[in-house]
Amino acid sequence: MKSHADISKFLSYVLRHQPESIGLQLDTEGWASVDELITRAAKAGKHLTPGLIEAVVQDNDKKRFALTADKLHIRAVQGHSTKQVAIQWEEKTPPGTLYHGTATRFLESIRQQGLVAGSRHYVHLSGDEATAVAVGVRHGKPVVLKINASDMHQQGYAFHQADNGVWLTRAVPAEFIAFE
Ligand code: HQG
Repeated sequence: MKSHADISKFLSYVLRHQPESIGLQLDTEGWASVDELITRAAKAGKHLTPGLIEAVVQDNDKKRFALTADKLHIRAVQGHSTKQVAIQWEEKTPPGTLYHGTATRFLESIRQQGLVAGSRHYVHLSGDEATAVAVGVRHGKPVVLKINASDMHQQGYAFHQADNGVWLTRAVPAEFIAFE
């Protein structure tokens, strides 16, 4: 694990998805002890230091992680699937339109079911189209769906915004999605 990208992938894995893979405990807000993370990671052959972790948190292209002010605890700011975590998000009024990047091969299913969170806790939405294209291209030929967030919000659907700007909502029924 020499590169920051490798460390970021490892941290995403244990802080979002599989903390138990290294015996790590997260609290319900997603925080892990940095000391415990370092000890558990070392036993799994991943050698981290507080300085390396801090550098990865600071340089991360998508600001995926946060440290507490005392630098004793770390968490992923969004993207969780682990049941250890149930972040108590504040509700936030979304902009009128939000965007979701996906792959064309998922469109038929999305038309039928709307957007579902799958293994993650939330559907991830972006405030701008360019970010949505980058999210979609990870899955194949990208397509950007426009979400009528203002109507959803007016009808009582809750929205949240993670510290890195990603918008989260539990699911998006098809009636709020513009397929163009
Ligand atoms: C699709 C990255 C069929 C959905 C990104 C997506 C993001 C459906 C895929 C973050 C569906 C799930 C999340 C339905 C949704 N039928 N397919 N009914 N509803 N889908 O990776 O949004 O680099 O779990 O469109 O930047 O792609 O990890 O979600 O294509 O912010 O920090 O099911 O992950 O950030 O894929 O990406 P994902 P996502 P990081």
